[in-house]
Amino acid sequence: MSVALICVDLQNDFYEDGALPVPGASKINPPINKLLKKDDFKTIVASQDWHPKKHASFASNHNKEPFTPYKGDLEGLGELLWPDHCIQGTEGADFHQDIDTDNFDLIIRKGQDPEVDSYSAFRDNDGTDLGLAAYLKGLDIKKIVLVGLALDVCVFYTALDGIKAGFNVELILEASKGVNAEENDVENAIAKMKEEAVKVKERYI
Ligand code: VGL
Ligand code: ZN
Repeated sequence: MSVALICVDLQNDFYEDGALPVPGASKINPPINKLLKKDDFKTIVASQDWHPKKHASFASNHNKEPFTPYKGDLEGLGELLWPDHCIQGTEGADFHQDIDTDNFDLIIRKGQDPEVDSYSAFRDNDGTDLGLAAYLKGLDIKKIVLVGLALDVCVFYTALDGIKAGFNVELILEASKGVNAEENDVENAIAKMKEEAVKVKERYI
């Protein structure tokens, strides 16, 4: 069976010293680098959150504090406003220096529309297709293995869209960490993924 590895948002801003830090993020690097060396994957895809400076998901553009709920029209946005993060071309948007990026076959840059957020690597929050499903289907991929940041945001939505697109989806817990902006977000995300038939595994093997 053809399998793809999808590495979600392994970018400086989501690591401990970044603008939108995910606790324990750097712990996922060794298991991810091990996976990146394996021959098991027909393709390896990496997503990058890639926002213009004036992105509507940034609290700073609404005169609000980061992590406050967004009360306006949610069309295309998520429910929370974030600190400025992953601004196109900045160091915060770069892949973490300890990740072996050499084996990435495709990079999907998401969140580029200033008015629309994009949590999933498959589509923007307004539904705009980012081309990933067609790419994977063109390679006859049946199963995707998911790793990366953040477990309760972009990994979560990528997993659910992977299921909707008809793939078997496996999430590797030792290679993914969450933000937990609200208490229990990670726990709830894992429960929901399991409900939707995502196979949640502690480690790859
Ligand atoms: C993410 C919040 C905002 C993520 C991206 O990669 O999980 N989270 N933008
Ligand atoms: Zn973002």
